[in-house]
Amino acid sequence: MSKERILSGIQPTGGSFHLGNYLGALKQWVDLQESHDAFYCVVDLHAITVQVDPKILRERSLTSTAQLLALGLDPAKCSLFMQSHVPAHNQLGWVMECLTGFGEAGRMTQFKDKSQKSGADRTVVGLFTYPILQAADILLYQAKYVPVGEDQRQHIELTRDLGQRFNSTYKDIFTIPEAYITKAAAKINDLQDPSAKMSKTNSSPAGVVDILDAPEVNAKKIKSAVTDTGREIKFDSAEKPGVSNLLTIHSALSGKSIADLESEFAGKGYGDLKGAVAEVVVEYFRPVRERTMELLKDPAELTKILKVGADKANTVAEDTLKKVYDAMGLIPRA
Ligand code: ATP
Ligand code: LTN
Repeated sequence: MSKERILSGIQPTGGSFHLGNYLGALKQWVDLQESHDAFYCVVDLHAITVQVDPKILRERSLTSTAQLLALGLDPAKCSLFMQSHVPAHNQLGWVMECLTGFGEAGRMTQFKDKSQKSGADRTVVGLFTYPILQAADILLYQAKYVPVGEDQRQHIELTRDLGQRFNSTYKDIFTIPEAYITKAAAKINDLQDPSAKMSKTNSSPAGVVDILDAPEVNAKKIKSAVTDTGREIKFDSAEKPGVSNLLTIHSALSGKSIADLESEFAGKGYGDLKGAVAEVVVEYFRPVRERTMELLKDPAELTKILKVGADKANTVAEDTLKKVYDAMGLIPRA
C-alpha cells in the first residue's frame, strides 16, 4: 500500500527554531517521515511578508535547512525543499486568491493580530494573503495530514474550505487535508508569560528557548522561568500555567509521563523542577546544535539536498497545477 502524503512548512524567520516550533511541529515531522510520504518546505516566500535584509534571509534559509537535518530529517526519507524553488506555489496561490472571499481572509486571527500590531499602513497585502499561499502549499501536494502547532488550526480550516470549494466548483482534484496536532505539545508557552505562546516575534528573548543557543544561556532562561503561587508541582494549566508548561516540556523531551513526573517531584520545590527541565533541554539539544554547526560548514551540500527535494516537489506540484488549470479552462501552451 502506498504511504499517505503529508506536507508542512516552517518560516526561516529567526536565527534558530525555538522549543515551541520543535515540540509543536518539528518533532512530529521527524517521526512522520518514517511512516508517511513526507514533503517539508522552508517557506521563504512567507518570510518576506516582513522586510528582511537579503543577507540575513539567505543565512536563515541555510541555517533552517541545517537545523531541520540536525533535528533528524533524512533526505532519503522525505523531500526537503525551499518554497521559492517550486513556482507552482505562487501559481496555485493566485488561483486560491480568486476563490477566497475578502471577508473570509480578513477573519484570520493571525492576520488580525499581526496587522493590528503594525497598523494598516505598515501591513502589507502579502500578510493578508499569507494563509491563501499556505493553502496552496498544502493542496499542491494532495496532502492528507499537515503536522503543525495549535496556532495553525484556522489556516488549515481555510485550506480545507478552499479545497472543497474548488472541488465542488470545478473538478474533484484536491485531497482535503487535516491538521495533525499533537495534543500534549500543541502549545508551548512563553517562559516569562506562561499565558502566551512561545513565539519568535512576540516573546521577549527571556521567554523563548532557541535550540541553537548556548547551553548556559538556555539553562539560565529555564531556571529564571516564571512559576506560580503555591509550592506543589502539579499539572494544572488554569491554576499553574508556569509549572504545567515546564512539566509539558520535560515530558515531551524525556518521554516520562506527566503523572510520573508529578510523583518524582512530590515534596520537591520549583527550583528542583526548573533544574531538571534545564538539564533535559540542554542535553537534548546539545548534539543538535553541534550537528547544525557542522552542516553549515558545507553549504554546497545543503544546496544539493535542497535541489533533490525541489526536483521531487516540482514533479508533484506541476502535475496538480496542470490539472487545476485544465479544470478551470485555461488552455495549455502548445
Ligand atoms: P510567530 O509566532 O513569530 O508568528 P512562530 O514562533 O509561531 O512565529 P512559525 O514559523 O510560525 O513560528 O511556526 C512554525 C511551526 O511551529 C508551526 O507549525 C507552529 O504551529 C509551531 N509553533 C510555533 N510556536 C509554537 C508553540 N509555542 N507551541 C507549539 N507549536 C508552535
Ligand atoms: N503559517 C505556517 C507556516 C506554513 C505552513 C505551510 C505550515 C506556511 N505554509 C504549509 C504548514 C503547511 C506557520 O507555521 N506559521
